[in-house]
Amino acid sequence: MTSPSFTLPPLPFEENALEPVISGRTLSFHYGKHHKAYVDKLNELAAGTEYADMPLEEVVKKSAAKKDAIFNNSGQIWNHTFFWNSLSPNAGKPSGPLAAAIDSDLGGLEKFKKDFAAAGIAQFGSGWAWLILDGGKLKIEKTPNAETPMAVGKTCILTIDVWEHSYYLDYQNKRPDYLNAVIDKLLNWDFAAENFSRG
Ligand code: MN3
Repeated sequence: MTSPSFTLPPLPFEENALEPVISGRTLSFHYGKHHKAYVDKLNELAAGTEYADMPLEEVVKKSAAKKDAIFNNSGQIWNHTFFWNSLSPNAGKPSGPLAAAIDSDLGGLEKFKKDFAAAGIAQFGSGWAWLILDGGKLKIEKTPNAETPMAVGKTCILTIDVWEHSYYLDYQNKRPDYLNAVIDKLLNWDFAAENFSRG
């Protein structure tokens, strides 16, 4: 059995690229400390286990039923990497088949924005808001802690981290302000369209 070699993927933008919505200071802690800590911890936990040689997605899926420390750390690695890719300083707008599906499944872009923020606000404690594709339909979900729709075979389109560490330095307790700003200014609709086309 080889040693595990889970890695911290590079951020897809500079640490200060999302200012003023998300500060460089927040990103340096969130990516450089929190995300990195999940990678370091998983490498420690997976050493000498059946998980050591698995791709990350498989670790998440295999450990999902147990919700143990392996699941929490692998899920958080995957969720954070997906979150960074869900953000862009050049956000753009949904177009083509994705825009059409937002209209037909979610009542249009403005309603989606409200409902996506509401999901993040309603997540009690730590967790994630998700735009997913499930059975061919777009849906909004929220998950607690490290849980991820990917683990149960749903196609993730976009996510927003609502753990306090993602917004506290910039917004203190005002999670709704953080969510509304991210949804308005930073959602990466190109990444969403790629995920949608593969779903
Ligand atoms: Mn986080």
